[in-house]
Amino acid sequence: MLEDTIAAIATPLGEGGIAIIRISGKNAVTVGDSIFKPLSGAINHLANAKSHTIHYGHIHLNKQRLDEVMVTVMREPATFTREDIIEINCHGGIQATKAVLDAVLKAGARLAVSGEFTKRAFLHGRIDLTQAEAVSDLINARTSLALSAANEQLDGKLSQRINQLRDNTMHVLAHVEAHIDFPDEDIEPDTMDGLIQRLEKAKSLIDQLLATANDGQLIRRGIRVAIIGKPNAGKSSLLNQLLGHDRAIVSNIAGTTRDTISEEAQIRGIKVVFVDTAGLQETDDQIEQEGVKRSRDSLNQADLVLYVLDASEPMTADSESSLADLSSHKHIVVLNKSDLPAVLSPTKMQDCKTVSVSSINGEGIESLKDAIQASVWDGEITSEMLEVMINSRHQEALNRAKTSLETSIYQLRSGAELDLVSVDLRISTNAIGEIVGKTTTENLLDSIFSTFCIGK
Ligand SMILES: Nc1nc2c(ncn2[C@@H]2O[C@H](COP(=O)(O)OP(=O)(O)OP(=O)(O)O)[C@@H](O)[C@H]2O)c(=O)[nH]1
Ligand SMILES: [Mg+2]
Repeated sequence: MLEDTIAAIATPLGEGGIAIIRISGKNAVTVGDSIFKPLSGAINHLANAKSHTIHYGHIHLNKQRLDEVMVTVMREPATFTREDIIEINCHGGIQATKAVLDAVLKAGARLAVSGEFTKRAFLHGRIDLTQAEAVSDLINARTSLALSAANEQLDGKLSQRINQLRDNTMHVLAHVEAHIDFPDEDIEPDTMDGLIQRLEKAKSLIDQLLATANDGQLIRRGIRVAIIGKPNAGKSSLLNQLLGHDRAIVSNIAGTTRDTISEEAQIRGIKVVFVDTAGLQETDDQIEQEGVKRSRDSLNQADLVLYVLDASEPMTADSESSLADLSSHKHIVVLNKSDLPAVLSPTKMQDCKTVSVSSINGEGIESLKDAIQASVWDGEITSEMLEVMINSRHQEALNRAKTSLETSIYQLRSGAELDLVSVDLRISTNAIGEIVGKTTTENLLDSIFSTFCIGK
């Protein structure tokens, strides 16, 4: 597959100033030359161009001029894929871009599949698997924290830890295997202690990494927050305050919101999807019943619930029982309408995390944002935390590695046959190797790169 020259549109498809078509592979320059006519006079063929230079000219197909472009020539190995790369900057219209891509394909390139450029960067050893995943994280980053975490991973911070971990288990594995070949020689007690210590160290490294999994998921995926409460409590007004713009209709008519309304925001660097709902009240109205059902679904999918109460009114039995129902969900009670004379106060809400706000004038909204952050993240988010944050694939592999590692430690301690020890040590080492891509299967690579966009 690496023999092919591949091509794809690397920019989002749509109308824009420019679009970039990227070509990578052995014949990238030849493909470029067969459709590009330089006009600057500096070169007559791309084949004569120096690496990392850009050239003005026209794209032609069958003597017909398709577009006026700038073409970049980058020769291996100093490129993203470590292959020759040609990038055509053409006009960004959908038709113009497709016409140039068609010409490139007719000239002998094959259309790339999702993530194929990054896969080549991996297969040629330019980046490892965690760095390839970081490329995808970087593109998908919706918050500044997610971006920082992706950059650290792309930088190789996670790879370093994984390689250090793998060195430890490899060292012990090599030692154990050497002794399997000489069954008459026992491992010296001192050496044995050293080996066990190394494995213990590896186990604690794994534990440290596993401890970052929740934060990692939070940073990448963000959280869902459902806004629940009685009609007219001010749920939609609160949504609008949290978003900073008027997303949902607000009125003094109870039952204004019927369908659920979701909108994404960034709260203290965390991606939060807020879901405004109709609430959970009993009703005879059919449409409202559907709204209540949807509210309940949102409640069940939420990582956090904001339960909104109108603090200028006494608590109803309905609200009391809804609040009691929430005990199994992570929730914050929002005492809304703090601009009006208060009937409910935080001191009356025992055992609940409460925040007073006014969704009319914005009072208390910053404290609510702090409370949202605190509910998912205890303490400050430090730059150190962002350095290493594993994803669910890494977590799964590390859990496998840990189980086998514990078995081998136990076996070494209890003097089990070295053959047996080596089996588990190898499973553990391979599982760790999977994370950076030192041990891979085609399925594993497919499942990672298929989630990428075409052109990356
Ligand atoms: N004084 C005051 N009025 C508020 C506040 N928040 C909301 N309101 C008013 O309360 C009424 C209901 O607000 P909404 O945001 O529509 O309430 P809701 O909970 O979404 O209502 P439904 O969608 O009908 O369930 C509107 O007249 C708002 O202007 C507040 O903090 N202070
Ligand atoms: Mg509403």
